[in-house]
Amino acid sequence: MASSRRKFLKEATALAGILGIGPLWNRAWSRHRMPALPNANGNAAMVSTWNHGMLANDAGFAALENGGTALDMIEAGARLVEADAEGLSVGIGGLPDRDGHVTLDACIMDHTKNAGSVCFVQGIMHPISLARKVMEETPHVMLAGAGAEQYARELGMEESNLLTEKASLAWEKWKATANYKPVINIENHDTIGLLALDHNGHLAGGCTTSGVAYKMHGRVGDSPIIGAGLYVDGEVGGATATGLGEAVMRTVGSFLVVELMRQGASPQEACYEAVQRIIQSMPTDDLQVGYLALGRDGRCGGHAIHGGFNYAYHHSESFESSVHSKLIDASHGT
Ligand code: SD4
Repeated sequence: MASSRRKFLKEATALAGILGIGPLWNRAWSRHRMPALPNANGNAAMVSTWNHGMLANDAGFAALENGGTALDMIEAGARLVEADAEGLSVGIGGLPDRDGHVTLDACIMDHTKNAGSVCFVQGIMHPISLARKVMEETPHVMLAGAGAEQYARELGMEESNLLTEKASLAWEKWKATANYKPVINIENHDTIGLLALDHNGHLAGGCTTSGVAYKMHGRVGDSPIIGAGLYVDGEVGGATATGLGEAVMRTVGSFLVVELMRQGASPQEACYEAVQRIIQSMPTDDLQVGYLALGRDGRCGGHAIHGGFNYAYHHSESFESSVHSKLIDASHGT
């Protein structure tokens, strides 16, 4: 048994050499393994995608200062962006599907692999809080559509017509050509993915979105899919995705990022590798995906297929809580 395993490893290594690719365990970054319990200093950190990540991080740190946990940081940051009616990609104000319905996806996960998720939800102001309730109060991980809405109503959660005038006008304009092409471009990319580390060294993550604009009715993206749009492993780190969900789901991107980190990659290197996995798998001229990762030690990194992806980083050691997060452009660099 042991000798056949040795034979397999020898052959695999030789094959990798012939193909010019280093097997995973030989990659340069495997020499820089992350320490097992790196957050001994108690520093907190939070990273969130795109410009709105700045305010989300502020809300997260405010929750932390009020005695909250990493999960509270995530929920507070996500709720702030969900409530912004001006944003066209999250919560109220999100662009509708091609039939004019705003349908929301969200999920949340903690350091112990507890996870909650809702998808294809309509008329609920805060899907992130509903996802948290699914995680904390039900025996399930995911509720969809009418069932998720029914549960929100049972909980007395805030309901609203999520289709704003601004989004409705944009939809009317789109209907003139009704060019259904699920491409993520600059106007259509603001899903928020958030990752937080609290003073106890506990990690959590969340993701919330109205998904791709003018999608088919019933389409669900990566954002509520544990392992695709979000993954957290309390011993390693967390990752989240933004961009065209179909590409993220096909490559189980966030799980991949975390697994690469487990093998020693830095958050930055892991995001870079997960982006390469997409580039190697499908044509990417017309699609954008960005990954964001946070290690157990508070280090973060991000990378995207194309330029223009940025994220906000807030670390308790480097920033006063009253100061906005630092905005980082992740588009170039590995
Ligand atoms: C989706 N991943 O529904 C989402 C959309 C997104 O930035 O992230 N936009 O596919």
